[in-house]
Amino acid sequence: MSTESTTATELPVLDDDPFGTAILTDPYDFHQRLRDAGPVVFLPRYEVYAMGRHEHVHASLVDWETFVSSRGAGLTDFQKEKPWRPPSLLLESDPPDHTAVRTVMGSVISPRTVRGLRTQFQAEADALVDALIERETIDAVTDLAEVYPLKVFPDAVGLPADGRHNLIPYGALAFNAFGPHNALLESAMESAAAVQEWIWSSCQREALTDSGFGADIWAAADRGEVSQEQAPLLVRSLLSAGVDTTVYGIANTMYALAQNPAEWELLHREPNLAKFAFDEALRCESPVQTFFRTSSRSKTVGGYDIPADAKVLLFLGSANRDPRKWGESADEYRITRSGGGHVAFGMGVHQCVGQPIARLEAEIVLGALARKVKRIELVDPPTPRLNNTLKGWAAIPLRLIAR
Ligand code: HEM
Ligand code: OVM
Repeated sequence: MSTESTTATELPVLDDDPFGTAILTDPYDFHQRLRDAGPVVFLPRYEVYAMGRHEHVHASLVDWETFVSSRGAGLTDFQKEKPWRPPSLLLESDPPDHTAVRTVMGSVISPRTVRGLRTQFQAEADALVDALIERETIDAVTDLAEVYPLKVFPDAVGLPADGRHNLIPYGALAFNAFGPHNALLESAMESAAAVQEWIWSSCQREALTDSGFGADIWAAADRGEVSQEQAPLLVRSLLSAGVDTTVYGIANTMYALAQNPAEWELLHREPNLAKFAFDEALRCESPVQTFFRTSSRSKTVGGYDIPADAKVLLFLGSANRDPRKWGESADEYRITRSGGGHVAFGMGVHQCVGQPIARLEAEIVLGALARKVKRIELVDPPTPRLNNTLKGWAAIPLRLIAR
């Protein structure tokens, strides 16, 4: 009868399925409802706690002692269910285990090692852009955003030429596997056995060329910095997270620029803004939309209690468009915005270790395009590509207008 006992501090509940087709296709209305419902919201559909505001997503990413990764960065709690593959030593671990391997990976992918890739990355970008501007129309996904990373990244790792077509399906599988067992994951699993075998064999010392990030990881194993058993798993991290993310990142930047001709004009006049064009696209068109944590203990967030042993879904893509953080223009793509503080690469101890590579790829290929192309026009509406974790496009048909 009386509603007096239903206190204001009762946890808000949303019945939506954030991994259903509708929200994966267009999550932004849901994000707003999620943020406005409160700092923490319960999603009964998956029995998980969710956060969509920048302040609380950021704070939870930093609090690795409460919101642990060792029980999985997806919906599955590794303490209750078997993971689909042996856990990542980086993504799916906590300090102190995480610390040593992270240090090794951080010296394999360092500002110095990545600087050494610049000449090669530039040559590949110039050649690709020269070929693309000869054409009437291109697909910014399959002709650009996939082609470029699929050449320069495996070269930098030291993979042989054969079998590279497995990288994108493997990434799609790994990112779908953070979500529920829905149709997307089912279909990614269908042809996965051969893909997984190729990936694992490519992680072995014999499969890798004697220079590159792969060889550098094995050299660290020879120096005893990681074990011989850990080395292939670290290479696997590169092959899991290193391709699809940059494909989506570059494609999403092209999408944002196509939707905002004034921003392309700015970029064409000043191609050195390419790095900012990429960063701003990561903010408002975040390739990695979500990650999970598991609560190791109870914790009050924004006045709401999260119990121990709960799965917690962090909406990076929502935090990156939270008007409480970014103001009323949060949804707008503005390459001159001071965009520091986005969580598209995560935050805290797990913050993306591959960032220097992702940024170099994007800065170089987008800069090369910006120099030579005056204007870009969408010739047809883009086709979404659905994934339980990644948001992006299967096709972005574009006309490139050079000079
Ligand atoms: C971690 C996003 C490119 C390898 C992360 C995390 C995010 C992310 C959000 C944090 C995960 C968490 O907190 O649980 C992205 C985006 C990229 C990108 C948006 C491109 C635009 C790359 C590349 C590589 C890579 C190119 C490999 C060279 C990794 C690895 C981790 C990671 C190994 C785990 C780090 C750890 O747990 O210590 N990435 N990433 N990423 N990323 Fe990236
Ligand atoms: C990994 C990893 C790291 C980040 C993202 C990711 C598939 C995987 O270490 O395997 O997604």
